[in-house]
Amino acid sequence: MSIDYQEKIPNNVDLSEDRRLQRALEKWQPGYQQWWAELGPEESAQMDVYLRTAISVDPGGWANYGYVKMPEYRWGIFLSPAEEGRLVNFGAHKGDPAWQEVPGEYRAELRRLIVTQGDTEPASVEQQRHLGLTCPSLYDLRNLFQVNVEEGRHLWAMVYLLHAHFGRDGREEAEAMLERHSGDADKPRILQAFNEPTPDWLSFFMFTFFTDRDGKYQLASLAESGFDPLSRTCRFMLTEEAHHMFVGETGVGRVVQRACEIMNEHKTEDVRKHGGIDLPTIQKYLNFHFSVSVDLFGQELSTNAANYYTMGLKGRFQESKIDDDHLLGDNTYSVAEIKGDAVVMSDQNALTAINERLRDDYIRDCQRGVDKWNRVIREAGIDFELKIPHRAFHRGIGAFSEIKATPDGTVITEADWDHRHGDWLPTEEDRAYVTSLMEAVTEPGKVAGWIAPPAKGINGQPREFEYVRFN
Ligand code: BYC
Repeated sequence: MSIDYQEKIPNNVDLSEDRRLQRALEKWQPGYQQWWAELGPEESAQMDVYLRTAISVDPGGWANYGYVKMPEYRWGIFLSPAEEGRLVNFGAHKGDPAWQEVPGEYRAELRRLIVTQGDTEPASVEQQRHLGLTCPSLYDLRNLFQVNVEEGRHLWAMVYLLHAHFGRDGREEAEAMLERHSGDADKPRILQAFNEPTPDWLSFFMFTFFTDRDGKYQLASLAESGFDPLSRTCRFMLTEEAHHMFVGETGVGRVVQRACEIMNEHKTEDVRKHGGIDLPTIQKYLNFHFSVSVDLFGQELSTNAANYYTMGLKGRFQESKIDDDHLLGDNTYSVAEIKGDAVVMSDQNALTAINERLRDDYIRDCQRGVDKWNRVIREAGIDFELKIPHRAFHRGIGAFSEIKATPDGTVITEADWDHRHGDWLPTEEDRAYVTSLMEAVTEPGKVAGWIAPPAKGINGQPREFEYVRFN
């Protein structure tokens, strides 16, 4: 499954065999490039960036590293290889051959899923566009840009599906992807987490840890889809997503490590005095990014999610590995809800609880990363534990959006919340402090004082490698 780089749009879908589709995508391409120039990474057009580019979609040998100017990055269309005889694995059509074309009766639902997924990709690039100006090192700058170009490619993936399978309204949706903008008052991005600013690098690392991880779980559920082209493109996107979460996990880990080093070196809790980010502030950022990211899974009980499942469009995480009937007619699933002032568990129909189940899978995965950060703190001999807040904390979507709760899940009054939320979420002052640390460090091998150096370089290169060349 090698990729044809001779084409104007690199691809492994035989685009040149379908002139109409090729022309439509070539028509969309300049708008994309213009969007990148206007809303992609600021002041980056002339930089040579040590990036990886997909050369094949086969497991193992797909990445090629070299210096690239980002506007010349070869964005294209890459699908994982087709699985011979693949079937719909769940829902009412279980056992039927997977669809190669959109099933007419589910067109609207499928388009909506693809549009929602696609909309997040350019949104994140927009959110992160100023960060390059304050990078803590060339290594981090390169990682930011790698994430950005891959999010751009993920937009291409969804735009391809819209163009190839949804005719005129698909083309209109593809245009609209470039018209909505993160945080825009009139035309915002679809999901709220993608309208929040990513103003500093701690936010960026938290975003790639928590919000990109929602991407992993949503893409994994879409990779189960009975609509085979969606499944195949999501499978390849997932291989790229892993690096984004690595950037988040190691990024936060290095900020934690630096805080611990300062505490031990100066025998103090006053990490800020020595130019680091203290653990309580890291906890507040964690609380914020976790809570806006769990909102991305939708309502706890959702007929939309039940319908997507029954239609065979969006499965559960690792659907084929789950040992049940994959129909879920009579199954139940335990869901947290509010009763009076208490959060209690109740058994609900497993079909309508699909969003909640995915959220549970996601929270377990987040915990694994947080455990690693806590190991850094423990090994430094410091008595502090980072904690994932309760799912009832600071919610904007679902049952818990109706109430106010502490990070440990105790329901409190509005007045209490107004009084205390600054203890749990970054205050203006916290944000101003973190912002004050954001100054670009661009000498090869040098790292800002608020973050520890990376454990190793990229692709076997040393840490002092010139990952980005300014021209
Ligand atoms: N914000 O039945 P419900 C990524 C709406 S991230 C605003 O629970 P559903 C990435 C909902 O639209 C992954 N509105 O909804 C990461 C519905 O409206 P209607 C992105 C929301 O559909 C980092 C109503 O509330 N991919 O890839 O079951 C960097 C009822 O809700 C929200 C996907 O999201 C919200 N958070 O669940 C780059 C996958 N939540 O029908 C990239 C595709 C709900 O009443 N999307 N609403 O008008 C989906 O599967 C679903 O749309 C959702 C929502 C899971 C998001």
